[in-house]
This record gives sequence, structure tokens and C-alpha cells, in this order.
Amino acid sequence: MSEELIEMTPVEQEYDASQIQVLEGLEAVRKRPGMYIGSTSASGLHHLVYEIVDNAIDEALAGYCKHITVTINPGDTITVTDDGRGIPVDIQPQTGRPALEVVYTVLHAGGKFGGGGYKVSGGLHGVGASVVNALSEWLTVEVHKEGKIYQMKFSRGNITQEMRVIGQTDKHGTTVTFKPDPEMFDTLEYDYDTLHTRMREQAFLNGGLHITITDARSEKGESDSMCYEGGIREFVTWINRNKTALHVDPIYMVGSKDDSIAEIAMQYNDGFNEVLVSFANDIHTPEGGMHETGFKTALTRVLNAYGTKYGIIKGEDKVSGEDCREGLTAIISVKLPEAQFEGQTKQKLGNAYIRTLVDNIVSAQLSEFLEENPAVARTILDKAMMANRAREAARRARENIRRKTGLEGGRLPGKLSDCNERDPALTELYIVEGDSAAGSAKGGRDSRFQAILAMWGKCLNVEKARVDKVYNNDKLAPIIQSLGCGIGEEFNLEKLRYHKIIIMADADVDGSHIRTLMLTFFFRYMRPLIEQGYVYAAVPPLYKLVKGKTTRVAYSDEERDAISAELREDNPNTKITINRFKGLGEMDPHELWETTMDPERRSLRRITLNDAIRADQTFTVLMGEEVEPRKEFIERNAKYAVNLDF
Ligand code: TSJ
Repeated sequence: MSEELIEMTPVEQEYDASQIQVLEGLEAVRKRPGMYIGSTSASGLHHLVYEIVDNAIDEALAGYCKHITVTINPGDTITVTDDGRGIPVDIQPQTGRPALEVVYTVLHAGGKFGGGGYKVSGGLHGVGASVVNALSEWLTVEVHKEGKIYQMKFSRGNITQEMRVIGQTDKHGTTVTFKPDPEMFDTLEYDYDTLHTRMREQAFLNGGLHITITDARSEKGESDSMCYEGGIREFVTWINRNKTALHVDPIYMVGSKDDSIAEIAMQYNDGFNEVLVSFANDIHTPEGGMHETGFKTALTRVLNAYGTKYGIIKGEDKVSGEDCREGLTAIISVKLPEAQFEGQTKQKLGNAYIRTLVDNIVSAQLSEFLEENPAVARTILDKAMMANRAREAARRARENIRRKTGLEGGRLPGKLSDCNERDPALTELYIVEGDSAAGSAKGGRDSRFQAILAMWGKCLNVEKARVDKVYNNDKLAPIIQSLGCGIGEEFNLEKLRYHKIIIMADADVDGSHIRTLMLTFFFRYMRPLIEQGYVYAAVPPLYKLVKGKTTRVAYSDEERDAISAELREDNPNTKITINRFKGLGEMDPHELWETTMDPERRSLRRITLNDAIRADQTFTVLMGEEVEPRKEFIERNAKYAVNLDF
């Protein structure tokens, strides 16, 4: 009896202590959700799903799971299922609690117990099921394992139903359903396309894994079942699907050392754009890192060596890294035990040995491929040589512009009405299309910090042009000169003259086209401007409502109706007139300032780029040669025709 007591006491004490820790842990998540999921906006909301799915993918990587389903239920709850072994339910000796409970109630528990050999610690990823649990109004988990169905329920991280057996089963796997906590998130609405894109990416990265995503919020909700036996090879052909590939099959390379594995798939197309997308442990690394560096150095070295050996590159000539990547679509995927994520947003792979691994793989296998496929090799080298010559031509064009315009001395284009302030952090550049709109903008602006650049007519579609044409283009040159930061490989963010670049175009189809052309240019030639959030679209009002002496403007149909109702309530007798603004040019300077330019009253839409692949697709499809995909895209996105967001 006394022995039993001695046995019991420490266990109970430990349990109490761990329970307190649990509460403190999950309380910390609710206090600073951004620390664990990045933000509490839409991006954080979607992160919850990725977090749960990552656990199921770990089970697939461990070799026990073939199917994963993700469902957006009515009411924007999410269900994720897998057919893996099921989360362990046995009592853990350290805590005296079921492992399942620990997974959901202890911060970072995911990494602690076995499995998930590739689980990443730190950063935004792999923070575990407990974080999702802490941020969910409620969460239910069901485990099918060894003949039984186990169920457990939580609310905001607290247990509302202890783990119990609710039935028998001959299946195995884990099902999680959760409702994000409205107290925690700015929005609760899931975007099918966002989840779909992410799940497709995961299906490509884990060849052979079946992932099904379903939008069950409405009757005619979308659904897609994805499985790519070819893995990242199919990823590359998929990205290039609306482009003209220069060789039929992607070049595929793979190798491993110790516990790390690297795969690369690449395919050239006849365009000029580089799409290089890298991943570490299935996590996108948009800032690159050691795996990208290894790939780039080896690619340049191998192509130069081959070209020189066969006399395609003559004498001392060399093709540069950029030359070798023009029109290249490549995916690099590495998996390693202790990934280190660095950089400002922890999206850059830091493990140095991965550079050597990738470099060695590409050196050996790409050389071999070129030797065995001389026709493809010739095509690739010709392409790189062409890129090299175009770059030379661009350099000459640049020199020419410098001489002609004194660009070097900082002379600014005549179409620019500059502001007085010199500190870029405080200044804004409005790029305005159309004569009268530019006139109103100049009249209405606060010239202390707002500069206006007038543009006439549509700018060059850079999707169909090369860098030398861009420099010589009479619409784009003034923009390049005004911004001062150069383009392409010469781009230097430190020289940027305005930290807000605001595209102001009409809220109609023409305006949308102009915005898209401008964004294509920024995306292709000054991408960091978009990536780092310097580019905005002005949001002009759509309607003007006048009642007696009161004038109001509305930025959407809903707002128009709301304001109109509000005005009617005030005084039921006076007539309300509602007019649609036909364009910016219709507004007088004062109106334009009040509605669209005054920092106190305007609204700006920041152009974001959270998915480079999607943006690349959008531009390829909207601006490229192929007509059919464009028609399809526009029909599919008709509701976004005015508000093209990516
Ligand atoms: F995130 C999560 F916990 F909510 C979650 C985990 C969600 C989903 C949809 C699936 C999973 C999950 C976990 N699927 N499969 C597993 N597997 C394990 O946790 C597991 C099973 C067995 C063993 C073992 O060593 O026997 C080890 C592990 C880690």
C-alpha cells in the first residue's frame, strides 16, 4: 500500500507540472499567434491546414500513408484524413498521458516522438498540431488503429473530451477536423485555389502520393484528386504546359549522401524567363540557399565546359549564369535531417553540405546527359549563346541611353513631375495613364512627397520582348529612369527613389490591362519591388452619390447600396443621384486627391506575390502567345477581371 503511494505520487506530481506547462505553452500560442503561424490574416488561416497536412505527409515519407484528403466543410471548418498508422494512443511513460493527447496539448510535441525523421524544427513550419489546436475554437481527432476507433476533442487547446474508444474498425489512419477560432483570425474564409495550389505542390514533391482536395461548402464545389507518379519531373512539365518546350522530357537528376537526398528536374522553353523553384523538406525556399547555389554554379560550369569542348563556345568566351538560365524551368528538392532555415523570413536553406551534394549530382549527371543527348545539348547551348548576345546588345542599348539622356548623371524624364522630398522612404510615385487623369493628379497631389509620372497609351508587353527592347522602349524607359534602381541583373534596390510605387489606372477592363502590363514588367525585371511590397494599385471610387449638399463616393457596389440606404434614412424626401465614374480623367484634381490620393482617406491595394509559380502562370497565360489558355483563364477568372490579384 505504501509502496503504491510512493509510486503514484511522483507520477501525479509530474502530471500536474506538465499540465501547467501545457497550459502555459498553448497560452503563449494564443497570446502571440503570429510567432507560430506567421500572421492572423488569411495566410495564417491557411497555415493551419498546411501544418496538419505536413504531419500526414511525414507519415507518407515514412512509407505508411498513400492517400490524404483535405476538405473545406460548410462553415469553413477543415477535415484532413490520411490512411497512415494512426497517431499512437498508448500511454507515454514520461507524462502518463496518451501520446495522442500529448501531440495536441504540448507545444512542439510533433518532433519529439520518433517518426517524422525529416521534421523541421523552428521557423514557421513544423510547429505541430498543438498550435492548430490552440488556435481552433474546437478540434476533433479520430484515430483508426489496431481494430479500434479512438476519439478526442478540444476547445482552444483545452480537453473537452478525454480520449475514448467510440467503435471498431478494420481501417487505419488519422482524421482531424477543426474550426479556426474567430477570436484569433481576421478572416475565417478559406480560399479553395490557395489550398489547391499548395496541395498540388505537395503532390508533385511526393511522387506517387494521392492527395484529394474538395470544396464542400456549396453544392457545385470543386474537387481535384492529384497523384503524380513522375514527381518533380511532372511539376516541371506542368509549369511549362502553356509554353513551348525545347526538349520533350525534363532532365532528371537524383543523388544522396548519408541521410540527405537531392533531386533536380529541369526543362528549357523558348521563352526568356527563369523559373527556379526550390524546396527543402517539402518547404518552399523562395530566398534560395545552398541547394540553389549548388545548382546554379554547377549548371554554368557544365554548360561552359561542354560548349568549349565541342567548339560551340569559342576561345575565351563564356556564358554567364543568367545566360544558362534563360527560358529554364527547374525544380530543386532536397530532403535532409536537420534543415537550417535562415534569412529574414527563414526561407533560405543554410546547410552548406547540401551545396556540395547538389553540385556533385549536377556536375556528374548533367555532363553525362549532354554527352548522351547531343541534339538537346546543342539546343541548350545555342539558347545560352543567344542569351549572351542579347545581353551584350542590352548593355550597348543601356550605354546608348546613358549617353543620350545623361541617365548616369541622374537626369529625370520630362514626363515626371517630381516631389520635393528626397528621402525615398517618405516619397510616392504615381504612375498615371492618360492625359486628363495625369493632369488631375498633378493638380491634386501633395507635391511635397508625391511624384507623378504620366504615361500615354499601353506599355510594351515584356512577355514577348527581350531585355534590349525593354531598355529602348519609349514607355518603359521613363519608368526605369524615374525609379532609378535599374532592371534585371543591374537592379539595385538601394537606388530606388520612391518606396511606394502606385499604379493608377481606371477601374475598367482597359485599366486592368494596363495594370497587368505594368505588373508584368515589374515582375519580370524588378521582381524584388513586388516581393518586398513596394508596388501598389490605387483604388479609385466607382460611384458618386449626391443628395442635396452631401456628396459621398463608393468603392464597390455593396458600399454604394449601403451609403444610399444611409442617405435615405437621413431625410426621406430629398432625391439621391448616383453616378458611375467613367474614369479617373472625369475627376477634378480636388476629387482625385480626396478619394484616391490623400493618405488619410485613400485605400491602396498592395500587390503581393505569395506564389511565384502562380504569378508566372498568370503572366504567361495573359501575355503569352497561346490564345486558348488565355481564353480559358479569362473565362475562369472573369469575376477578377478588374481586380487581378495574385
Ligand atoms: F497533425 C496531426 F497530429 F494532427 C496529424 C497527424 C494530422 C493528420 C491528418 C495525420 C497525422 C498523422 C500522424 N498521421 N500519421 C501519423 N503517424 C504518427 O503519428 C505515428 C504513427 C506510428 C508511429 C510508430 O512509431 O509506430 C509513429 C508515429 C509518429
